[in-house]
Amino acid sequence: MTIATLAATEGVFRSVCPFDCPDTCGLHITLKDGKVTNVTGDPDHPVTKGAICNKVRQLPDRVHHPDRLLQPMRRVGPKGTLEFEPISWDAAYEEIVSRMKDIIHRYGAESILPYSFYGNMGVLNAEGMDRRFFHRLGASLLDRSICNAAGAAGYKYTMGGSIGIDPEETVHTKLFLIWGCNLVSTNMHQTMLATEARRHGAKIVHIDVHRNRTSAWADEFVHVRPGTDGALALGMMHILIRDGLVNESFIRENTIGYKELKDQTDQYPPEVASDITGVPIDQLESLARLYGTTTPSFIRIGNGLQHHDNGGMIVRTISCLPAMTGQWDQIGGGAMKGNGWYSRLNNDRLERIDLLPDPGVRTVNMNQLGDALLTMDPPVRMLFVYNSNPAIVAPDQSKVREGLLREDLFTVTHDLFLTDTCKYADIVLPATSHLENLDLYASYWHLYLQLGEPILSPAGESKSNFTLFKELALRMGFEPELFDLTEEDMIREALDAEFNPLLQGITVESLREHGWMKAGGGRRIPLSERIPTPSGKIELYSEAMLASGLPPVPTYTPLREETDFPFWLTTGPNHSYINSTFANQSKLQKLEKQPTLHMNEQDAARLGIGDGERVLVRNERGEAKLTIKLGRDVLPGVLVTQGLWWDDEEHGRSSVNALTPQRLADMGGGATFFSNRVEVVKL
Ligand SMILES: Nc1nc2c(c(=O)[nH]1)N[C@H]1C(S)=C(S)[C@@H](COP(=O)(O)OP(=O)(O)OC[C@H]3O[C@@H](n4cnc5c(=O)[nH]c(N)nc54)[C@H](O)[C@@H]3O)O[C@H]1N2
Ligand SMILES: Nc1nc2c(c(=O)[nH]1)N[C@H]1C(S)=C(S)[C@@H](COP(=O)(O)OP(=O)(O)OC[C@H]3O[C@@H](n4cnc5c(=O)[nH]c(N)nc54)[C@H](O)[C@@H]3O)O[C@H]1N2
Ligand code: SF4
Ligand SMILES: [Mo]
Repeated sequence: MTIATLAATEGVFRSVCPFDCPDTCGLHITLKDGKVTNVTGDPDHPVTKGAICNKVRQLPDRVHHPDRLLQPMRRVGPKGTLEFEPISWDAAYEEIVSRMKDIIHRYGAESILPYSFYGNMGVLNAEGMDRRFFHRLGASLLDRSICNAAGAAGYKYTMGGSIGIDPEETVHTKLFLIWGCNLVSTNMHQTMLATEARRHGAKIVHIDVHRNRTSAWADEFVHVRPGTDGALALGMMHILIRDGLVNESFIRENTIGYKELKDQTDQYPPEVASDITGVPIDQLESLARLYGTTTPSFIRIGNGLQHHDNGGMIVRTISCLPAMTGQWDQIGGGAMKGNGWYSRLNNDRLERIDLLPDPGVRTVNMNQLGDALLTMDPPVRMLFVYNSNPAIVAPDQSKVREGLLREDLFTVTHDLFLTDTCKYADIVLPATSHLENLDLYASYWHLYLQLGEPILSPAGESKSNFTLFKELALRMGFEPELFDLTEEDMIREALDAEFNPLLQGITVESLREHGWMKAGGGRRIPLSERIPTPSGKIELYSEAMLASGLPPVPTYTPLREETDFPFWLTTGPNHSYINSTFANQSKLQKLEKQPTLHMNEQDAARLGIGDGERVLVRNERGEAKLTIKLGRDVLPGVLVTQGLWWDDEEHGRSSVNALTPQRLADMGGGATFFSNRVEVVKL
């Protein structure tokens, strides 16, 4: 296929998927008359291999959606009522700049809070010009802890950083443990690699609280109770040690703390582990023996585990398993939770945290936005939201919305659509789609860096995050040498990262020429070069944890039962949306039908609830109306709902985050979206 030159208005263009998904696919975009008519996977991309998910096949509907925001707007009615009038960018900038200056003068820059996440994963638009702007301003810092913080912290204690195996190696794997990960929906190219391995005899085991699409695809399903995976891993280790299935020489050479870990596992004989997890003893025994006798084996650690109160420790515990059987030495052996370490960019240079006028400025945890808006002292006076939709995605939604309704809060939102968060804004700004601007993309799963070029002109008057924060900086009178840059200038700064030798040879030019470049150039990084723990070894015992007040060896702590409500509810993402992105597209809504609540038939019989019935799920924080799906997909006492739906008065939809707590997980300030106690009431 011929790739069109950038100046062309028709043809097939190379691009990158910008969404918060590990796969970061290479895309082929077909343009006709300046419109996107088709999106497919780049057949030459080494990981994408021509396949993309159904969500992004609907990208033309998103980019050319009739609801795209096309010009800035100002609120003219009460907050939340959607009464806006169009204004010019000049007027919008003038208002934002004068409010910022006034707030800084009266209350200090700290009372301004940026709120963003990875609605667009492009480096410049997610953590480039925006960060530099807010640092120079002196705004409160935001701890971007909503996604992988707890698990990343837990994994880091064991392995030293977000460093797993190169997923391309997993075609050689003989045993896959897909652990707390809904792979078929959330990382489809890992299923492609595992399917290839299966053709050569690999076995795939899914460990989850929910028998879902991934369980149907796997060869075996292990049904665990929520938040008990730490005990499952310790039980497996107990059996490995008991049966002499550990690799003593690997442990001696590459780990510290085996003795302490071994002592700990004494407390988890199969009866105990089975009792805690709900996994039958036979299955636990056979799982541990399979793990102990299969090489290479690979554990894909999902994000589901870390969204529990004890999530950091769960990931920490599971990440000790591959060392026990010496997997890290094997091609296709080990684990993967995140792989950000390989393509580390020069973020210091990009974000310029050194520009902070007061390095002691406060940090706000994004999982506690509700409290930040309602109780923080000195109060947040201005909130600037981009790349995120906190009215839907942030926990404890009632508090978030109460905060957003504050009359004395000045809120600016920048998005492609009038999201539920924009409803509360004073100024709404239109954002470009990623097809309308240049950016650099790095995956947190595979090892390729990619360049996404602008192939469409901006819709209406929309501007990219990069342009918005650059222009705001210049209007604030900030130094042109820091802000009056082109996107290419900044990409060069990001790639200029001497501390990361794996980026050698990766330049704007080489990315343009090849489309993508692999960190490390395809060389397999020896284990000794990728354990940046304090000891340089895999830490089964961690002094750093002890110093932080955490148990230094893997430890199982039961989930906290905050109330007497009878059910555990987990509230994960669904197949057709990405967080709340795509939830406003009718084709994808139709596929998801409605927000569903999976309930065990025993519980339903006891409560007299029938399949398809609408129920009210509630706890001390709020309520959500959901439609019952009965079966044995969840264990008794457990409920699962999927998807972050937009507000919908007509169907009585509201995001399940009305139920979730602002409580932080055990590590990294992570979110606890999955540790909810709730009750279910017939409507
Ligand atoms: N289709 C789609 N893809 C996505 C996203 C999306 O919204 N939709 N979101 C993207 C983002 S931002 C992320 S972070 C990832 C998330 O994708 P994943 O890493 O797959 O994480 P989750 O889907 O949050 O949860 C994974 C699984 O954990 C299970 N789970 C919950 N609690 C427990 C537990 O205590 N033990 C065990 N063993 N399992 C448990 C859930 O049932 C779920 O099947 O996906 C990315 N990709
Ligand atoms: N209950 C529950 N809550 C969850 C989760 C869960 O599993 N359960 N998952 C959590 C996780 S893992 C994550 S990562 C978060 C995700 O939370 P968010 O990062 O808020 O993700 P989205 O809902 O996709 O919202 C991203 C927004 O960015 C906008 N956007 C896209 N591109 C651009 C751009 O270039 N510029 C600007 N200005 N805006 C843009 C999109 O239109 C969209 O409205 O949600 C968390 N919330
Ligand atoms: S959402 Fe994920 S799987 Fe779908 S095209 Fe984008 S990167 Fe690929
Ligand atoms: Mo996430």
